[in-house]
Amino acid sequence: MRKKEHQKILVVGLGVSGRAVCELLLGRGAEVSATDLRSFSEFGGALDSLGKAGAILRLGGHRLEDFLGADTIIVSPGIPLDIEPLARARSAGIEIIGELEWAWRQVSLPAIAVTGANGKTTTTALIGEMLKQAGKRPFVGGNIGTPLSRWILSQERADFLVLELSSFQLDTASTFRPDVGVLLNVTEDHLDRYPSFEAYADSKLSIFSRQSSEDFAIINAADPVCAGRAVQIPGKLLSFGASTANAQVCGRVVRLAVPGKAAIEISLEKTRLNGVHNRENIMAACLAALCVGIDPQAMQAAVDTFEGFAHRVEWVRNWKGIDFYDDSKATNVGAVVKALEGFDRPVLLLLGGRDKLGAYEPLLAPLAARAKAAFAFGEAGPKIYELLRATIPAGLYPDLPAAFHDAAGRAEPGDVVLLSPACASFDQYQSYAQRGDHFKELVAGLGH
Ligand code: UMA
Repeated sequence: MRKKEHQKILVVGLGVSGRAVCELLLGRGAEVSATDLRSFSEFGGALDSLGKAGAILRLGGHRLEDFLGADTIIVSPGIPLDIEPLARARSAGIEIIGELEWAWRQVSLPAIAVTGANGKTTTTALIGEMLKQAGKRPFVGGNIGTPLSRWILSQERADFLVLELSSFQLDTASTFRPDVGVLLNVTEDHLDRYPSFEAYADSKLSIFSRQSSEDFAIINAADPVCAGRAVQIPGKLLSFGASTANAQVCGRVVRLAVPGKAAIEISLEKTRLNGVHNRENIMAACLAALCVGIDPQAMQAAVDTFEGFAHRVEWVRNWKGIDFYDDSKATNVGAVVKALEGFDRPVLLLLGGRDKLGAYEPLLAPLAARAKAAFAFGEAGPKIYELLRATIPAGLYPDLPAAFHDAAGRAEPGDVVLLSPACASFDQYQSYAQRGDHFKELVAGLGH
């Protein structure tokens, strides 16, 4: 067997994850090949330095011989694991791991990892803020935007890893084991990549699978999948959300009761994180911080000052008594349900985009309870429109601007116009952020 430093490594996918892995490996003198479906010119110069540093670039498609000739294959999160060359490499016994797993093997720091269908980014960032308020130096990254490999490259110091993890990153992890794992919720998402909801749930639950009895596992007791699978979790189980849980919201206060630790109350009076979903995120973050010994004052300071993120039930403007909210990040049905639950006023809902093949039926009850009308657009528009029109007034539009103008025209003072699409953006936009920015431009264009 070849010595580790002489291994032939193939990196699959040259987005932010793959490029960071390549740079790290090249810096260590490894023999690195990298492949991507995109051609060199499609990267617009982003690969120039990798080429110069000696990476063997195989672009414009994947070649089987590159996969079969590797000792280890490192895949980016967005690469489907069932593509032909990966399946053949797997059959040939070649190790296939993800960027997160590979980076994890290079570091030795305590880790808090957060996953779930929705709320990951807010919870991860809030935990990071709590640690910073307590004087710690966390690296906050992963699916939130900066891959762990990029942080290793930066050589910045940290005393904690606080990682947002997607199911894709968990699927390609074989040794990753967080000291504190958080599972926020499991509702349908990414069913274009998983054979079933159970397979997606298995992926999410795998955040806990290598934990020991010394590690902490934090789950949402009000989520049926989390609660139903709790018995399989090997770590010390803490929960939030239900009346018997370790964290609960009582009025405007979060109460934490963890065995062996003093009871704590965190006030919600000053927080800008509104809505049911954010109360769950705050409870989860407080429990995670408590597990690693963060004091209540630091938790409170973070809860009071954390501003949240763009495109997540973000208030945009009041126009003629109508409030406009951008929730473009809601790319699955579960996120839309949570967003709707946060409003006690009539909602005009804009939704649609690229279908992720989940069921839209869970929208029916919250829509019947809270929504005035639905405005369906984009590729998934016809499918959504056909389902919703029997329950509430609904319209079908080719794109977001057409849906938006009809909704703004029909809304009355006191109403909410909410973009919460339940779909990916890629049919008409580069990203959910671009879609949300477009919504904000449309709102700004309404004039005075
Ligand atoms: N590609 C191939 N072969 C394929 C498919 C794709 O070569 O069969 C190539 C594409 O041409 C592209 C590259 O792979 O050049 C993209 O790889 P990637 O999708 O893994 O993208 P990265 O830029 O590395 O971003 C990834 C995460 N992307 C996905 O999981 C899809 C980012 O999460 C994450 O922020 C980043 O790593 C850093 O960790 C984004 C995301 O949408 C935000 N995540 C999903 C979500 O939150 O729902 C899971």
